[in-house]
Amino acid sequence: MKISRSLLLFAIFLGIFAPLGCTPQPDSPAAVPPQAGKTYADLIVGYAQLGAESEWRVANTISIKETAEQLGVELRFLDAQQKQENQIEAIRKFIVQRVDVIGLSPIVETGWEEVFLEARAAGIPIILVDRRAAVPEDLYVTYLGSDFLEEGRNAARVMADLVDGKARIVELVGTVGSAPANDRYAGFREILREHPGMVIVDSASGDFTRARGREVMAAFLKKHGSAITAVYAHNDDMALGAIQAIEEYGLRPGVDIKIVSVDAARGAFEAMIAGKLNATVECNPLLGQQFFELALKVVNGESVPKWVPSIETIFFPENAEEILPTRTY
Ligand code: GYE
Repeated sequence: MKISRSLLLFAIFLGIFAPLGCTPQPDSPAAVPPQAGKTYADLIVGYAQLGAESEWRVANTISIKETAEQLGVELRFLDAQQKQENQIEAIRKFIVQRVDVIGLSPIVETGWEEVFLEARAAGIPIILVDRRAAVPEDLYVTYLGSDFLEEGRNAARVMADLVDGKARIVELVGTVGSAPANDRYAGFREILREHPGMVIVDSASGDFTRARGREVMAAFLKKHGSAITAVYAHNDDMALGAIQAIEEYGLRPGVDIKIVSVDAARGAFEAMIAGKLNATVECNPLLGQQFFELALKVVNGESVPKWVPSIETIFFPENAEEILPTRTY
């Protein structure tokens, strides 16, 4: 049975807020008032970005850089070009330069402990932005980013509704070992357990890029042909690549093959307007303002929550045209 869109969104809203007790709370009730009284103009922030693989990432980088400029923060920004060793090298550089705070969007979850310990020994706090790292909680001050597990669950809920609980799905996974790929993978499967008629027939990484999404989808089609009835893409860029591959194969994306992706970037809205994408689960990249607010609090000795989650929704083709002009990424 189809459930109404508003009911679905309401259920998702409860899912986001119920476990958090409505508003994110500081982990310590007695927040220490600012003592050192540093301002944005005093701040030197090192930021180790992971790359420029998607529309999401480009918007994220712009948000960090523009906000730094608006606030008057001195930002030292490095793009690691999809390599963890470049991010580690950037952190070591920031330690030598004695920046006040390090912002990091870890490309993968594991392999960070050693360099985080070095930052701690130097007394430089690390703020994780966008992606988590699998390290003990005392090695970073806070994580600012989305609930990727919930995004995966929401993609499955939306997909179940679209296909009436029956589908042969192929999955385009994000960067192997990254927090969003791990959690979007797991969250999707969690909901699929309630829908035995929905089967994942193949799953492979498309590295979060449009080019790889197209290649991997073409390979899926070659292997499974029109037995595929749905695509779950861990981001919009890969979904856009898949759309191209499906058209090249001679099928209609969004019609013969239903597609659900994550991010809610402008390209996804354009695809929904064209009837080629069926839904996109929002993942907010505009983290600049919150990041620098957290950085300032941290250097001033204020307590911050261990996780600052983004508030997100889901978008459908029905109102994509109306919403597109309001999208900034
Ligand atoms: O969904 C994808 C990007 O880490 C949330 O990375 C981010 C993901 C985003 O490349 O498009």
